[in-house]
Amino acid sequence: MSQQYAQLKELDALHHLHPFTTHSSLRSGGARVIVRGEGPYIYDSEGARILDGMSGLWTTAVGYGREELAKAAYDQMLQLPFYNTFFRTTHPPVVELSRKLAELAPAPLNNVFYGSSGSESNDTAIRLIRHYWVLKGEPKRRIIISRKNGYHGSTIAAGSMGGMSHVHAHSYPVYEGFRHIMDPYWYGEGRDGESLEDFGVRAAQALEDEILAVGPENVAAFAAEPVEGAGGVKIAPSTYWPEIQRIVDKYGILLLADEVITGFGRLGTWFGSDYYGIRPDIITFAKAATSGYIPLSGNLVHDRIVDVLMAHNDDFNHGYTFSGHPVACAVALKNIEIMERERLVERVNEVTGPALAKMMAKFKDHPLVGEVRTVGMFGAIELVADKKTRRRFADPGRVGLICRNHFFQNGFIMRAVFDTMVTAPPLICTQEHFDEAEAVIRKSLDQTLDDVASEVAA
Ligand code: PXG
Repeated sequence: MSQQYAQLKELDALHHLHPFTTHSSLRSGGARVIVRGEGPYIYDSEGARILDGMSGLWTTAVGYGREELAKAAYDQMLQLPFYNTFFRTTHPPVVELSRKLAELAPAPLNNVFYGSSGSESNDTAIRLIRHYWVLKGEPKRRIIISRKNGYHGSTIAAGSMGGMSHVHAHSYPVYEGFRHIMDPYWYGEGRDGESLEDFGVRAAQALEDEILAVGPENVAAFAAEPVEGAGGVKIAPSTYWPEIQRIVDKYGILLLADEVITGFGRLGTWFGSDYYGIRPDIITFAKAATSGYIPLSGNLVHDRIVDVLMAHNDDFNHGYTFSGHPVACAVALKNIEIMERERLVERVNEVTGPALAKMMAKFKDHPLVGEVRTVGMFGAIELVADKKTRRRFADPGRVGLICRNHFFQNGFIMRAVFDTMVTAPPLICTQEHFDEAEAVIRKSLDQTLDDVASEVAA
């Protein structure tokens, strides 16, 4: 490693506080320096080329190094680098993007509110949902029900809506008005002999139980990711979403689909709501909207919510300086143009999704692997100590970390969610990349097995 990068690592440890990181470990070991990206690959300061099986962080759908996106940002910066959208002003990129998103979104979601991160957009959604019920004359409807292990962001409200206890533990206390039900995680929560389908119905009925427990007149919305991402790529059984939609309709509560990960093609549809046939009132999006080249997020909002806003001659007192940032909107437009031109969304259905599923399925019989799950361009491998009984390893997350380090070293990034290895590759991947990933997965699983052989059931 060059002197320059050794120094950079030191300075990083001295001055940079990383997100979701044990800072003492950085001070002792340092961070890996990523210096460049090209297509689905990143390159580190040691010169290693690594296939990015996590799309940055569920984000770089069109891959790295797209000159067109840089050019779109450059041109827009010269034309109009920034202007706000607060006081009855607008600009061409935000209008064009809003029209385009209304065209791509499920039918009645014709209205877009912008932010710069998924967390912000979920905060927007929470405020919008509560404001909607106040305007409707039902101010008691404040409770938002979401799911354990769901992730909706790191601000206090979005973190409270999320169902991660380690996030709640740092919020002193969790913001009020959120309840969490079980997530549709058959491998972990299914009972002995319970079919996937029966489990899906039971997991959805947890919503109805919770609505009845807190009183339907107090419930504002249900919020969930179509596929739970950061919680471990938990894929709902086919019976789950239809039952959720039935319950949401029955009690007249709003449905918030957090599509920060599932939005923009990952399931082979522009939005995961289309994949599952659900009818959300609000969709939040971020990440792949710009493939991460610049921050942009937003809320796609149902006409019936906007109609209520329109019927009241008053402000919705909410917004961000960078709501509808012109450069971010210009990049998003170009990113969508690339996705359409290269048919990246359709290809998830036709080519890339099936190729990922086929490759991942080859690891079902590995001695460490309890379950392999895939849908669209999502994949997960559960590492267990005993395949037959689904017994986990002691000290959750320890073996996942060992495995993740092998993956990194061998040149394919998968993220460890405790002891579940997850992948969400860029949508541009081809068979050649899946072959490369397969070789790394095999090698890394075998190395991990060697490391923990004494703990694994014969
Ligand atoms: N909703 C979902 C579904 C997400 O996955 C957010 C909201 C928040 O977005 P911002 O842009 O505020 O980070 C996310 C973010 C991980 C990981 O380790 C996942 C996310 C963020 C950081 C880490 O898997 N997802």
